Amino acid sequence: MTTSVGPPLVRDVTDEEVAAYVRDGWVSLPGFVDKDLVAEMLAASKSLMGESGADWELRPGVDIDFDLWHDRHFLAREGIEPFRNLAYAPRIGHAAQRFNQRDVAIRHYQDMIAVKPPAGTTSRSKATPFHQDFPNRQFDRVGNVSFWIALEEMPAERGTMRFCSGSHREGSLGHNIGRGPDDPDVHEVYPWLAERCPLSEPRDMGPGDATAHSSLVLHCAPENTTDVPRWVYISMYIPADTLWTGQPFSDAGVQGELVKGQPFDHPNYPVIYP
Ligand SMILES: O=C(O)CCC(=O)C(=O)O
Repeated sequence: MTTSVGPPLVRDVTDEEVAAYVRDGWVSLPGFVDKDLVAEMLAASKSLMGESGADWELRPGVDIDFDLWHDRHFLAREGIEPFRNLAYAPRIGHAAQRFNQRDVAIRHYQDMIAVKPPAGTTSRSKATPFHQDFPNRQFDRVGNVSFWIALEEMPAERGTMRFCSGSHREGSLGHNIGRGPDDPDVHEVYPWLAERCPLSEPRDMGPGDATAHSSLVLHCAPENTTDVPRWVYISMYIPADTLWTGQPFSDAGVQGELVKGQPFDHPNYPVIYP
């Protein structure tokens, strides 16, 4: 039997990166994913969604139907490589566990390709508004970590994420996504927010660079003002002791197979670490 001696798919996170995540609720992870793997992920993404990302026919009830990006969900659980390999890599689970600072196993929750086209070119090219993930989720506890991975060269103006550092300590700030144009911005609702939780600077990223963020940190992404699409892969994790609150959620197919008040014990949410 031969043993693979290829490069690791993702690198370990450092103590400094863990400290930054705990302090700010997010962290930048330069060179997180192996460059060759990222090139394969980009090629696979384009073969699924077309060169522009707009060729993918949204699957109702599966992919997210909104105006922020062209969405292709659940690659890992559908066995699509190389996404599955990366999403289920124990080392990425170890990183999520370190960010959470609890000795609890980590499940994969969901993943997606998020293609933000140049602003105004399709109906799915809006800026991602300020929001926390937590108020939109069906989890009874914190600890949901998202890795946002740039699949190619990405100047900030292509729509890389920005974060209100420290906002994960402010609790749940409301359901701020999918609201109407007349609804107040979260900064109007909480006038102290900008001073207490400064917005991170625009960030240029390269292929394989990532950010990781807590579901409680407020974040956004501007419109893509370049003339090529933004190709990003997002993979999310939860502590294995997270319980389902019973709140309906977008992964419609599995809800009959989960029990309210019990963990997400289901093949769609495999424990990947340890
Ligand atoms: O990619 C984006 O525009 C936003 C992504 C996001 O909100 C998230 O990963 O939680």
